[in-house]
Amino acid sequence: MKKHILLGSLLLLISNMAIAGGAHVMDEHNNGMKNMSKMDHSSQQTPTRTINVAASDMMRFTPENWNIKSDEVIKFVVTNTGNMEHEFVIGNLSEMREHAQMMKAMPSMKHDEANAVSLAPGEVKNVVFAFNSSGKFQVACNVPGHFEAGMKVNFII
Ligand SMILES: [Cu+2]
Repeated sequence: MKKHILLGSLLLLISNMAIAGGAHVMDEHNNGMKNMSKMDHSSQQTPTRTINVAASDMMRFTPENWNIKSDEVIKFVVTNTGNMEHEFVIGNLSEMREHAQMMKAMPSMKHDEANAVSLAPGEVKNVVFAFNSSGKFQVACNVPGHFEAGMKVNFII
C-alpha cells in the first residue's frame, strides 16, 4: 500500500513538472486533478468523521481549527453562507499553490473534483479527503482575491 502511494506521488510530481514547464491549458489541468483524486482514493473511502464548514463572504472558513490526525478520512460538508461564489479546495501545500497558479490563469474555472468544489451562494457540497500521509495541508478558496483576503486554513498533521 505504501509503495503504491509513493508511486502515485512520483507520477503526480512528474505530471506537475510537465504542467509547470508548459502552458496552463485546461487539459493538463484536468489530468493533474485526475491524478490527485486517484492518489488519495478519497471518494472510495468511508469517512471516519464529518466536519461542517461554512464558507462566508467574510473570506473565512469557519470553524477553522479541525484538529485532524493522520489516517483520518474526513467528510467536509461545506456550506456557502455568503452571497458570492466560493471554492473549497483541499490538498497538500505544494499541490495547492500550483492549483492557485492555474486559477490565476483561468479565473472562471469551475470544479467538481474529489478535492475541489465550487459553491454558488447557498450551495452545500461534500468533499471526502483521506489524510493518508503526514505533512502540511491547506484548504483554500481560489476565487480571485479571496485567498489574498485570508480565505485559507493551513494545518499540519
Ligand atoms: Cu471565497
